Amino acid sequence: MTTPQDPATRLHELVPHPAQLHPKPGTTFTLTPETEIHITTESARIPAELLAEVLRPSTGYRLPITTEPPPGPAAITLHPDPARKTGQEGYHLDITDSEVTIRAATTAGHFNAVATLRQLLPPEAEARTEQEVSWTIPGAGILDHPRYRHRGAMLDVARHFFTTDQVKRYLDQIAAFKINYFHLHLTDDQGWRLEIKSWPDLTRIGGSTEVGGRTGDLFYTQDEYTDLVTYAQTRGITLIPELDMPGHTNAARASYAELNRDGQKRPLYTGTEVGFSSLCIDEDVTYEFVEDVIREVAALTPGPYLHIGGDEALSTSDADYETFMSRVLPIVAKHGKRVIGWHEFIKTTEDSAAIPQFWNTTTSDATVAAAARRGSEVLMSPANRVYLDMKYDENTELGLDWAGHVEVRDAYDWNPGTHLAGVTEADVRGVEAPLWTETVRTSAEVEHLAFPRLAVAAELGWAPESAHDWDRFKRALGAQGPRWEVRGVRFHRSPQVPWQ
Ligand code: TNX
Repeated sequence: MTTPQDPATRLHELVPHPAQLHPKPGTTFTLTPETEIHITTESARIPAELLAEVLRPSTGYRLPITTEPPPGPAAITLHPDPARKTGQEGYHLDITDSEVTIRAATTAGHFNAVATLRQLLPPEAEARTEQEVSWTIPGAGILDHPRYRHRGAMLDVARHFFTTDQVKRYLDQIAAFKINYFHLHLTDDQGWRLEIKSWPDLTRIGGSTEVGGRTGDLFYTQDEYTDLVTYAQTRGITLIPELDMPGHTNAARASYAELNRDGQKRPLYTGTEVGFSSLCIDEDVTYEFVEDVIREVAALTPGPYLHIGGDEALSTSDADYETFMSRVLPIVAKHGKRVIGWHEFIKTTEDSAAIPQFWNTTTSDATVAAAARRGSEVLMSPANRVYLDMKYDENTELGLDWAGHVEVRDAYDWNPGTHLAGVTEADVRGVEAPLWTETVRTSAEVEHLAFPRLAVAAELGWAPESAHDWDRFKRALGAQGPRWEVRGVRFHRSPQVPWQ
């Protein structure tokens, strides 16, 4: 696959690029069968276990996790950082000939350090079977922290359903790039994908089909959802559930007659049009339904956020949309969650805790700018830059093109901190890359659209602005190719990137 490389080149191929990098030329640390992973703080235990889980199959080494100091110095040690010099999510990584030392103030910081350390090992480290490789790590001091607090990925499991195993596979892939939020688009016209005990037909009926008409139990039980939440947590990722309303609700209306003004269930929908459904804004049963759902989902979700959708409510009048949000946003708060929504919803509230997720292709939006002025944090997902379902070019078979073609360089060449008029660097909460799945059915298809662009979004969300340089970045991205190959990830071999 590749000729043996000077390990020091890997320092310049990290994605995302670290805040501060100090190579130690001529210095290398090498993993041996005796290497231990030593933790001096319990907050590093799960990140340490993740590191061991990745490296045990490929190295064949035991890599025990120890809390007693190892007899020799040949260890990777994860320490606390009581002075919190590295900040909320940052870490300090020091690699010498004799040891690897990580310091971080939080579990998140330790996860981020582990992601960096993985990329400093040869690509074969990611293999699931034993490899004959020298497990060399280049000497360096790295002091790192993110540009933005939110680096997200979204998967639409409503248009096409993805099993928990498929979602876990994606979680593994995104965690490698320091993604810390995973947004699960759970409901839409074509499907309702999460069991709600108080409204069981949502999944019995609404979860029985998808785009294209496949049928089955196409939903997660509450236990399966909890399993996903936990799986994400053990990779440093907070799950954000989305319940899309008042539009995008045909699956709910197909499940319950009382959610329709005429008392007639809607037919299940397996096409890909948007904007044709709306909950009934002036019926009390609508809000009983919404509160039951929010109560159950909030109780199942340890993370602080709940995404309320709110996009493309083209069959809801502006006045009705206002009324709906003015009743529903307090329900989200009552159940202890902070609301995120597609940016349209922000015109209905003055609450500066509400987070608009900007998805349009414009570079100005008066209501989003006004929200930023009031103190709202803005999550950036401009469709012409980070929608992973846009085609790369005219030859891409999968995907859509309503926001244009998005080749890798288009995904890279924008600045989240200046993209939207009136939304400054300090107003930006972060970057999320959504993957809508009207045309996407398998993990191979997810991966073809997501990679490399998800890694590009991760770069924009983490790397310091001063590191923005296409000629540098394209080479770092090219170095991810062998890592994806080892993992069987079917990435798009963009002609813009010098793949290794
Ligand atoms: C728009 S952008 C949508 C989704 C579609 C997507 C396809 C947004 C918040 N909604 O309903 O799946 O375009 O790219």
